[in-house]
Amino acid sequence: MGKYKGILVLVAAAIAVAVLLDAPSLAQDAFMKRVRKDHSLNPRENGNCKLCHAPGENEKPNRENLNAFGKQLQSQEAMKPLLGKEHDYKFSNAELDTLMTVVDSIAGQDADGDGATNGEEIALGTFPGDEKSKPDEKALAKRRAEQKAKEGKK
Ligand SMILES: [Ca+2]
Repeated sequence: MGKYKGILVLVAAAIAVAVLLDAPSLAQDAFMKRVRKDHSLNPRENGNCKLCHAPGENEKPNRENLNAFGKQLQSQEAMKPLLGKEHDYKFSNAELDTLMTVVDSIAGQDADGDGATNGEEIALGTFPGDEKSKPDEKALAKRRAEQKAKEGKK
């Protein structure tokens, strides 16, 4: 009996792996990877799909569940050539450079209206498209003081 149980577990595991491998990975996964790399984001903080998406329970990130930041990003003119690609599309480095330029261009805006800019939230580990996720006041004040000092040196 124990032997059959073992086989059943193996079969179930094999099916689970097959299902996972079959799940289409989004072409836009490349966006996440690049932003994560360039901004040194932690996947356990804001370096994950919730940076741009607000997926419901049991829902994967997709075009329909963008959050306020994802929508703001998508609505920028320079993003147009990067939109509407199929899931197996491979973004070029030049396209990903464009993405980063657009991310930088809206760094001073506050997509979710929580009082911290997109750039501040990305830097401080919170979600720029979720007004319930916001850097704590101390961290925000520290970053603003640092940025001001940097500006002064220019
Ligand atoms: Ca914000």
